[in-house]
Amino acid sequence: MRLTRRFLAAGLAAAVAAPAAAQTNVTLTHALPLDSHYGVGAVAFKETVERLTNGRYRVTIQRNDNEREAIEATQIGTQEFTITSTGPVGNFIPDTLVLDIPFLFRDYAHARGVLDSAIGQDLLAKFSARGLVGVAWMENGFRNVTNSRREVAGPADVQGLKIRTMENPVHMRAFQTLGALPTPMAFSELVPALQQGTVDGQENPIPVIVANNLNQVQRYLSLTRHVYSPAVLIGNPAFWNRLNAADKAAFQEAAKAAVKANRDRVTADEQRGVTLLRERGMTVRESVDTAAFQAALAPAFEQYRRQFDAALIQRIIDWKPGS
Ligand code: EAX
Repeated sequence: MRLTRRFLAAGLAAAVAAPAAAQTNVTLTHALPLDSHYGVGAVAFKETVERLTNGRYRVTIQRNDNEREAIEATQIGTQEFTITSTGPVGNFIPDTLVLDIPFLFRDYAHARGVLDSAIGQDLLAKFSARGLVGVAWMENGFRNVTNSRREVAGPADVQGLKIRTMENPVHMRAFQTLGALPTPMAFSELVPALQQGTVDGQENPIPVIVANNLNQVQRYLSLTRHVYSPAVLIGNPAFWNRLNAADKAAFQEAAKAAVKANRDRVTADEQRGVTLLRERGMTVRESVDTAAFQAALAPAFEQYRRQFDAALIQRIIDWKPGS
């Protein structure tokens, strides 16, 4: 009996003395509500990290709808990750701006295939030279024009509209070429600008319009699908490079889970979003004159071909599954 008690006592003492497994807190931000295509990606990332590391890493998800600020915070290490559209990313890694060219991608399969191919992975590899880690391409979606002045069926209807754009020179040039008045601002400033009439309209994917109830401040939606907007999971290099091989593999698995959840939600939002926005009172024009938009943007395309690697643009356009 005494022997058992001694063993129990020794076991208890050892348990008390053993250091609890150290826990590292990790912060990830994104610009949208929790119930959104970024939010579900963030939750999938959090759950997978915590499961695969047995809770040694705890991920806190926070909202920051100023994406440029979030990228800067990730760069200096006041947070470890952010999910952001490529809107402001071109100010950090100019090579990524090629992805923001209007009408570059045919559809979601084309965009996802290119980003997951060597083309997309080569662009992610360019983040490290700018003090960031391009962990994985995620998705924002095909962008559509909304405004509160008139239905938009073709480029003539965009002329004279004050359109909020992201702080993205490729998008700004496109709307300038169409004769609109592009007004760049962070997403955090968008709704007040629409409410105060500082701008007439904006352009965003269906998932963003739905998640932020932009139907409350915009009357007309036109499915222009004028730009595919990638999103990207960005990491802090100091944190990333400190991870041992097993933990890095866990974070990479978590990134894959985030991408799947995010893209699945975009697909779902695209299927139900138009009906939902009509029910919420928006006037939705589903067919626009895409050929006329592309023709009107010809001068901008010329400029893009001079500004970017024309061969890369052609590789992206020509990309097919299995290529
Ligand atoms: O990333 O700023 C924008 O319009 C973005 O699409 C939004 O923040 C989601």
